[in-house]
Amino acid sequence: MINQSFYLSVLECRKKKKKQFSLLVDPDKFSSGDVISYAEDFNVDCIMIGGSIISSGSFEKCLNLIKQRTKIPLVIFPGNYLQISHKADAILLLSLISGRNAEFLIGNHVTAAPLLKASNLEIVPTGYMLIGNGSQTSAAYMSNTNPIPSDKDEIAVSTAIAGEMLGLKLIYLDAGSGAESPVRESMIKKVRANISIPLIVGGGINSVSKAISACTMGADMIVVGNAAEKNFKLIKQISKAIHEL
Ligand code: 1GP
Repeated sequence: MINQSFYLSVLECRKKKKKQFSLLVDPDKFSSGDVISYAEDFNVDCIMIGGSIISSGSFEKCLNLIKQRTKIPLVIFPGNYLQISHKADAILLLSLISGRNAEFLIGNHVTAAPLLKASNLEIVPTGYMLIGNGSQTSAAYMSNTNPIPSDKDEIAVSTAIAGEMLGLKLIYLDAGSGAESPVRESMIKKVRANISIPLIVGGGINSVSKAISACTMGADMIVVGNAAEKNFKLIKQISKAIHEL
């Protein structure tokens, strides 16, 4: 039986207009399991795990630790096809639709397909869109793709529409890990208005006000990594704020 509980819960929350908060754990930046205890205590909806580069062994180690500490759904947000583990609950099968690198549109998926099929992982086909703000991000460099310029709303809208038409189940707008500024409000709003599948927004969300703004513009789920790792208290603050919207 195909497991679909993560995606169904995202759809359910979207239907009820409940916003979701995902904590992104990069195994190489993971300082202590305390961040997971915070996530557990303050109603984080989902934990994502992944990174552009992960040192040998730290992915599985970190994944095991998270699984020991919490029952929050653990979703792989893979930097590449090496980041697959049957111990997670789900994986975002990212197709990098903002770019034109065949490896990240379909190549890595072909490589990983037999392994994914043999696993119990819930597979969530996701249209992944990198949004640029001038400085190059790790994701853009590692994927050898150009992000969509942050002021080109119409390109982002067309890309997201195409992703939905191709049958992708989620759209993820990402300004990149540690981005100086998150995806602009107008882009989130216009993409939201033009697709009906759930919308995830991440990259550079480092304050409660940025989290609220992304959600009110139409994100169904926001993803926070760097800022939460630097300041655990932000997890409580953002979680409270967006769950009250
Ligand atoms: C990056 O969207 C994620 O892919 C999270 O970014 O680390 O900047 O929160 P931050």
